[in-house]
Amino acid sequence: MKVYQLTFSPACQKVVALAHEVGVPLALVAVELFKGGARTPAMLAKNPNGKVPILEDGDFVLWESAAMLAYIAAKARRVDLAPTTPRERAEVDRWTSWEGAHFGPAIRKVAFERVVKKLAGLGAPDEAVVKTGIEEFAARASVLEQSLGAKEYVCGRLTIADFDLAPYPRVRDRRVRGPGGWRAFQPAR
Ligand SMILES: N[C@@H](CCC(=O)N[C@@H](CS)C(=O)NCC(=O)O)C(=O)O
Repeated sequence: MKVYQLTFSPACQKVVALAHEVGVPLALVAVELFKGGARTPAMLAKNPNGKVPILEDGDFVLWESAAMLAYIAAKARRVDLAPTTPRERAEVDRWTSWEGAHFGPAIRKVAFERVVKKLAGLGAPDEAVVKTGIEEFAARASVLEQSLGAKEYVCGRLTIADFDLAPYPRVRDRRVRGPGGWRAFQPAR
């Protein structure tokens, strides 16, 4: 199985982490994202969104990191991590959908302005966008915080939903910092 990726991309890290956890060997192909590496004709043929990660398994090409988590867990026959009973599956899908629709975009808004723009030479951050992103992040994070409560994992036990959320440092740090951890959030500068 091959994954086209950028080492410090959260969307890529979660895929690599799960593959490591379940013992699925991955051939990692580095993509120079900030030099247009995901937008060459060859890469756009694999993922028309022009983004990484992209997973290739033989002639099967997959984009969207949450779909990759489910695929890798299924290939490794780890039903414990990607359950198939309706209720358990819905719990996992709830969090992976939420990450894709709400949590991830709020974080990416700040990351783009504060990190990507600098790396790609795209000029100064738009502080109004940063402010909106931080507000969105705080609102989303409080949903996660309340849902987690005293639980160790979002679905009660370890599943691919945890891998989906894990690349974000404050999620990992929560157990160290305690519930106040979210309030301590400051985006990377
Ligand atoms: N929903 C996608 C998000 C992928 C994504 O946004 N990848 C970023 C790197 S973290 C990317 O390739 N950005 C390049 C761009 O938007 O031009 C997933 O989970 O795979």
